[in-house]
Amino acid sequence: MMGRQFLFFLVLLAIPALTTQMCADGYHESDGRCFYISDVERSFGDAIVDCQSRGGELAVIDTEEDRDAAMAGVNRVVPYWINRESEDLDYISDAEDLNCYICEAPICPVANYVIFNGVCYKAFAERKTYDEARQICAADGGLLAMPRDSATNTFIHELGGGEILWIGLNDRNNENQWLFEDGQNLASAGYNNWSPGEPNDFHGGEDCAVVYDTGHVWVDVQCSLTRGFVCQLV
Ligand SMILES: [Ca+2]
Ligand SMILES: [Ca+2]
Ligand SMILES: [Ca+2]
Repeated sequence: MMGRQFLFFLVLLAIPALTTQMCADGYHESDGRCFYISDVERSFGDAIVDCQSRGGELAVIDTEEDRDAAMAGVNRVVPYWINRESEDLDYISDAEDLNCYICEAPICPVANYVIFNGVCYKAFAERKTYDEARQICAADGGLLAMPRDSATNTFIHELGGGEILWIGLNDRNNENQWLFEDGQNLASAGYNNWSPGEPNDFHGGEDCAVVYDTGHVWVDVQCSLTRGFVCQLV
């Protein structure tokens, strides 16, 4: 009897690990698409804005199957704003009316990547050197994550559990010429989050950047250290 209880416990624990979250936070995956069902009512225009802030747009619902996919697991019967391009319309409402709404965001093409502002990211907990981490990202068709604004920087760091993580930024080619992995010069990006006194190329040997600590600040360190990392698809 004890054995049976223990097995059941293990099965319960295994469920989250088997779930592949390919949709952004708040979205549910259904029939290969990512839907968000609001539980607040907004005007048509405000619904569009809210979907955009969630990395999506009002969902296009063309068929009964689309409708079933979007509403899977939802049993409220209220009108929902959907994209005006939709073909499966059964209720017309004034744009100023307040209604719930359905957003749709793109799904990431590689398992276990999640979307933030239209870009797919995945955190890797295992510690690797900068080059090893680059290669793992490349195998997924991606690059080390490149935080080019504060919100993305915070997202990437938190996705990686707040650990010390490589970001896709180095000055290996020319000292103090920091380049993102896609070749963009940091100086032209209009954003950085260096910790005070960094980058300092300590002992002349620090050419790769990590994000760490509560302020999600950046520090240059030796590229041969092993750290966790986040990849992004490009
Ligand atoms: Ca150097
Ligand atoms: Ca350096
Ligand atoms: Ca340093």
